[in-house]
Formats: sequence, C-alpha cells, structure tokens
Amino acid sequence: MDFEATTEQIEIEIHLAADGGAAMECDIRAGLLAQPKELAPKYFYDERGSKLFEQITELPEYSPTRAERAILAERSKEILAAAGEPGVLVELGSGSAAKTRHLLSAMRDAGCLGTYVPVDISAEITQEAAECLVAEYPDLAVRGLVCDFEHDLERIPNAFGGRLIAFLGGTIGNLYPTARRDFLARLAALLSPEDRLLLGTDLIKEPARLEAAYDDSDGITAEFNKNVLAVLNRELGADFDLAAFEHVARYDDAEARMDIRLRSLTDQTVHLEGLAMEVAFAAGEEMRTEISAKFTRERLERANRRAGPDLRRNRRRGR
Ligand code: SAH
Ligand code: AVI
Repeated sequence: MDFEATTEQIEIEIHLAADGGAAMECDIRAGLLAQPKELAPKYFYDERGSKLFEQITELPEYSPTRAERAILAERSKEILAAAGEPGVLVELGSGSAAKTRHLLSAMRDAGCLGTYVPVDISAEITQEAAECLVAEYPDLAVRGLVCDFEHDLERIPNAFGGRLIAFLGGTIGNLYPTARRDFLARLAALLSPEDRLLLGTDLIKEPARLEAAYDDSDGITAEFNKNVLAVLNRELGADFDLAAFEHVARYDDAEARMDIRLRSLTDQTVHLEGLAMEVAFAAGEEMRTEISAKFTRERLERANRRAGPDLRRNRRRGR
C-alpha cells in the first residue's frame, strides 16, 4: 500500500501496485486470448482517459450526467434526510466528484458533513478531486481509496452512525450481470443497518439516441475508447497503432445494453513486450472494450431483490 501526498484534510491510500501489476497483466492476457477478444473498461481510466470521460459528460448527445446532476441538485436534501443524515459519504467510481458536491453541500447544510471517501481506480483524478473538495469544504476530511472496487470493496472503512454509499453515473451498468449481482451482494453484506445505498443508473431509451450518446459527432467517445490501447502501449510495452482501429458503438436490444468495441481496420499483428506476447487481428475483427447496461425501474428492483437481505429491506422501505 502507498500513500499519496497528504494534507491533514486529505489522506489517500493506494492499493493498485500491491501485486506489481500482475492482475492487469493477467486480465489483459486472458482478454486478448479470448475469442472474441475483450478488454475490461476499468483500463480506460488513466489520467487522459479520465479527462476524456469528463469531456463525454459535457457532450450534447450524452445525457446521463446532466440528468443525474439535475436530480441531485433538486433532491440531495431529501436523499440525505432519507438516509438519516449520515456524516460519511462513500462514493464508488467517484472520478472528478463533480456531481457529488450537491450531496456534500446538503450534508454541510444539515450540519452532518464529516468524511468523504472517494473510491476510484484512477489516482490522478482522485487526488485532484480531493484537493478541489477540501478547498470548497474547509471542514471536510477526505479519506480516499485508489483501488479496483471489485477487488477491494471490503477495504472501505466502516463508520459509526452510518454511511451514505453512492454509486452514480451508471457505472454499475459497465459490469456484466453476474459480476453486477455478485458486487451488489458483497455490498449488501457490508452494509450496516444504518447505511444507505444511492444507486444511479441510465434508463432504456430509443436505440438511436443511445447509439448517438456513445458515438458522438466530435469523436470524443472514439478517442476515449481508443485510449485503452494507449494505456496498453504504455503499461505493457505494446505497439498498438491507434489509427488502425475504429470505434464501434451498437445497442444490443436483447441484452438492453450498449456494446462498445474496437474494430481492426487491417490484418495486423500487435506485440506486447511486457507480456512476451504477439496478437493477430484480422481485418474487420472486433474486440469488446465495454458494455453499458440500461435499466428499467423493474429490472433494477429485480437485480436488487437478488442481491441480499439488506438491499431487499431498503427497497421495501422505499429507500
Ligand atoms: N461517478 C462519476 C464518474 C463515472 S466514470 C460520474 O458519475 O460522472 C467511472 C469512474 O469509475 C471512473 O472515474 C473510473 O476511474 C472508475 N472505475 C471504473 N472501474 C473501476 C473499478 N473497477 N474500480 C474502481 N474505480 C473504477
Ligand atoms: C462510466 N460509464 C458509466 C460510462 C457509460 O456510459 O457507460 C462510460 C462511457 N463509455 C462511453 N461513454 C461513456
């Protein structure tokens, strides 16, 4: 475990390099050997990937961030009251924490603002967000965790008096159904009776609108998608030519999810020095880089029902 530079207000624990990058190597090797090939979306988010995601949230075609921001702006006070005005806000996949300010301001106004625990795989954006937040909220303590929330969920500190655990932005939709179920069940097992979960997901809408949201006219999402190849070039000594792949974004109606891929434009062989591996791509071959599941209220309630007793209880109380 490492500690990023801290002030008294900010403490950030980093749990990424504990295995010397072996988890990433293992993941990428398995994904490139799979048929069809696949890379996990968590590898998008180096510093540049996080910045590109921030740009995506401002695109006219991409509405989830705006919609969620509007809900939080309008209802954070109500959300906080329903959660019992806890002093600790934990956020999974916190990123720039741009929308989180509405919750933090509601906590400040209610006089319960204590600790914010951002949990994110990107060290840069977590540190940056923490610095901005302590400048805006002088009484806030930030206790960040830079980790893979699927591996390290159990590291999240418990708190006397309850926590509000926010999982916003539809990031839960980037998990496959089985992983999503397991994740929710593990989260349910960690919740104490005073804790509350705030889950934000994107809703099903017309396929053309969804496809435009993931294939914007400025090409920012395409750049974001290809950034994963730049990450592999840097981290694993690979020689992906980003110009030799194109961005593909299709809505899969049967699975109710966006399916994001990179398509090889030519027959090509890529070398990954760090994995002592060569990978052949045929012209037209597609490699999945992300799914983004869309929900209806019923579908979400079904998922929560399967996840465990704590989430079930919260659902019945209408929280
Ligand atoms: N919550 C923000 C950011 C969403 S982008 C919003 O709603 O706008 C998704 C965020 O989750 C990114 O900041 C990314 O770094 C983080 N993330 C993705 N997979 C992760 C994982 N497995 N573990 C921890 N963080 C992850
Ligand atoms: C972070 N996540 C919820 C985004 C999404 O909409 O699935 C990531 C993204 N991928 C392409 N555009 C945005």
